[in-house]
Amino acid sequence: MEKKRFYITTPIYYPSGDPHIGHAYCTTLCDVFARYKRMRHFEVYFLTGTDEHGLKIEKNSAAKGLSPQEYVDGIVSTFKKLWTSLEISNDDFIRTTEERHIKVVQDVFSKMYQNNDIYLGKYEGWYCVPCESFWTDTQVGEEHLCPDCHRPVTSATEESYFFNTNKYLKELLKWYDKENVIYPINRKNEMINTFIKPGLEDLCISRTSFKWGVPIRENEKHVAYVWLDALCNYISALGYGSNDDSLYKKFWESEESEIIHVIGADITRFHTIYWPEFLTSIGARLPDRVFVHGLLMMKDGKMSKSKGNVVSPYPLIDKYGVDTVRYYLVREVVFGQDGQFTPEQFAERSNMDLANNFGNLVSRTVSMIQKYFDGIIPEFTPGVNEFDNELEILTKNTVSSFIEKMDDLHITEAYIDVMNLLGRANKYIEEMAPWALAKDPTKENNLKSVMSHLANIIFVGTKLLEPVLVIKSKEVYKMLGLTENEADFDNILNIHLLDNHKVEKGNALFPRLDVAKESEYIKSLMGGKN
Ligand code: ME8
Repeated sequence: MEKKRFYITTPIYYPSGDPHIGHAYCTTLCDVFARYKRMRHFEVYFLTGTDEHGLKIEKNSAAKGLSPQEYVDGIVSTFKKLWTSLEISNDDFIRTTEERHIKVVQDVFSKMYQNNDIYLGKYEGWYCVPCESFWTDTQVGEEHLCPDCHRPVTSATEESYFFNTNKYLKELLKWYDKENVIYPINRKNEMINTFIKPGLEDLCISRTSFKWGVPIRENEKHVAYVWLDALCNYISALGYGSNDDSLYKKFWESEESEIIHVIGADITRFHTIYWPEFLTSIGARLPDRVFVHGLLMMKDGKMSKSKGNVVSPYPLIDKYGVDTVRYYLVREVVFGQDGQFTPEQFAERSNMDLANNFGNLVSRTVSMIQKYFDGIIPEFTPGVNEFDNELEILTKNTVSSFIEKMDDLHITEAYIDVMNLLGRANKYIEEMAPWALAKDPTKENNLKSVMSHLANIIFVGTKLLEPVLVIKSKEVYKMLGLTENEADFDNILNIHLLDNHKVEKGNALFPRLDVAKESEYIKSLMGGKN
């Protein structure tokens, strides 16, 4: 069944330090997807938020002499500010310290408890505080290091509630059989080989050794394990179990809605083993897709607050503009693969794609239409010459392949196609040499055709880039003389849309950057690293 609605979520981030470009990466790509679907007139609900409980936050706040709530309030406001600066169009922002969320975690725990999916036991093993994860003897090895982050773990013994992970294994594996439910597929195989085949261990879902968590109704000594708490955000934000659960009905319960979780590879296990099992336990439907993206790395490895090799997105947005930062994130690292941030590539990418390709095409075309036709875009006539034909086919194919790729969340690949179309249009200018056509009155039809084809491709390219270039796309519509209504996605293949519109010269869309100078500047922001 073709879905009518889309529920897209980012992980909810730990407010244990200021957000960095890695967080911006995931949220921006989700935003691009959400904007793309809205642009195509689908109903979208886009959620992000913060994961505010746990031992790590309790410890960090104590070190700063603040209460955990004061501590998280400060950092959460920096996350919210960043999303505003990055033009993130989230419909809601969920915080796990909100009442609406706490109640849902308690309800979910109680439901699991009533279903006999939970039992009281004793936890003896290893705990990694930064990852908030439990590990067995074999997993931590002789050196007692966390298998995820490779930092030392601490031994833990305490009374805990356990979730019976084998009870719903059959349902879990049935879900795995659905096509593309976990993308890329190697992540699914990794889950099967590393965790399921060796035999799933029951999951400890409560803690007694710290207080900063959601208290369990059944036993006042216990707070919910942060991962149970955190995962519930995806339904608490929709009003699960509350008096107003209309969003839950519409975006979760309804089969007409496609539920997509986008996560980093580091948290796959929680989203593709425990979360589907928790949902099965409470009788809720399972997500349609868990899309696992790669990490944005630095030359010296993973970017992390604890390593201190972090790039803050703020100064980049201030200096280069939000569209350039958004485009860089979308284009530089293939969504689904790991990638590396380097200051040189940041500047080069902006020059190559935004200034030289897109910006140049727009400014050349607008000035030529002004020069040769007093700014009036000539009427579109298809196939005046062989190049026109090729361009028309390429334009149509780009739109359909873009849709196909975006629908599959192959966002980077979709934008590579758009840039190829714009590059082809720049080449067409060289091939057709309009300056020569303009000198020969018998070639007027050809000249008109070149201008109308170029204007048309600029509209198509800009429309497809709009989910990324949220500011500059509007400037281009204005330059093409288009109203907001006219610049609708449904007009994307309307070849006569621009006929007789008057172009307007705007500012240069993207300045050409001096790569050496700008990379020095970006390095200085990073404390000279990389
Ligand atoms: O794990 N490159 O929160 P978290 C790309 N609270 N993405 C990155 C990144 C990088 N260098 N660093 C972080 C948690 N991310 C839990 C999640 S969800 C119910 C609970 C992104 O603050 C990536 O999406 O450690 C990763 O999964 C997420 O931030 C982890 O954020």
